[in-house]
Amino acid sequence: MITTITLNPSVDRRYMIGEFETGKLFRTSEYAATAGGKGLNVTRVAHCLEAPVIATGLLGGKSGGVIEAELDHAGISHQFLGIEGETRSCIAVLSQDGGQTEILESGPIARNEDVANFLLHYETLLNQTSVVVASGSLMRGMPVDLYARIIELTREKNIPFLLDTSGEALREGIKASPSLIKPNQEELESYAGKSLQNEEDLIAVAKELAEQIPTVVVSLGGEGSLVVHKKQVYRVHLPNVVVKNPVGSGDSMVAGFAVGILRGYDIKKTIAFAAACGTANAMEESTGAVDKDLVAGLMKQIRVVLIE
Ligand code: TA6
Repeated sequence: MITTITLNPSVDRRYMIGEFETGKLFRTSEYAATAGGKGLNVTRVAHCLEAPVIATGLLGGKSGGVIEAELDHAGISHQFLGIEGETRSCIAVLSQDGGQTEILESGPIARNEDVANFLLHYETLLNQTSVVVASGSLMRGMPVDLYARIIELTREKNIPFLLDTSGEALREGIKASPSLIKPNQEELESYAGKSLQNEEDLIAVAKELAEQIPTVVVSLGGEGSLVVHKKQVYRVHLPNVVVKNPVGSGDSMVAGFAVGILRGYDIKKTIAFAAACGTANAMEESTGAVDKDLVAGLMKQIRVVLIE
């Protein structure tokens, strides 16, 4: 079973706008809302891949109810804790030229008792868990080392832990040595505290992190990714595809890694599978969803090259 953690879920609202620019009024009939937040995108993709998955985290208010109803409708298992506040919304404005503008609400403020109750609940889920994925930002009010604490709890059970977050939550989470992290270039630059304008710089920082983290993935959007695994460096090249909505592609890639690990794929197959998931998501209009047959077909077009 894959257990996904979404500590700051979101109702993801996306709008297709022909030529978006600020300061103007736009009407559109092309819009949708999905249960989001990075961890829930991971959950949906794992479900699309027919992998056993259960989602947990904290939900509140009407938006929380909307998310649970969508998960029930999709037949996705979930066990979220209820909180007082209202689960947030995140907005993505997609324009025909491929532009993507996102507005991410900070979300509700978690209380100390919410965090304590979640940790107790999480420990009960570990008994049925083979792989854990924690993705996305922390709620305000959560301790910045919360992911580190959760990773420590998980390590006691020898369960692989994949972490995809950013900023100080990532910095603190890294200290607990998760099994895999997946920063994008911007998140890696923020961690390194400097600009990383070429692949040599990106690889150098990723290799430094790989001293304590078994698998470091640096996602580069449509340019592919870099993966450092057991001191070996892989460069992943993607096929040219028609991109409809890139939002959630990083989350889909993380889902691919989790499913590949669950299924016992070797590292190259896991990397190709994960990259195919990210690419398949970008080819869908919806956020955080893939066609498993398309993933299988894309795998044959992904190039995973050992460069060091
Ligand atoms: O990666 C895309 C996305 O999941 C959006 O759908 C939106 O929910 C956002 O990320 C949330 O990011 P955050 O880092 O705040 O958890």
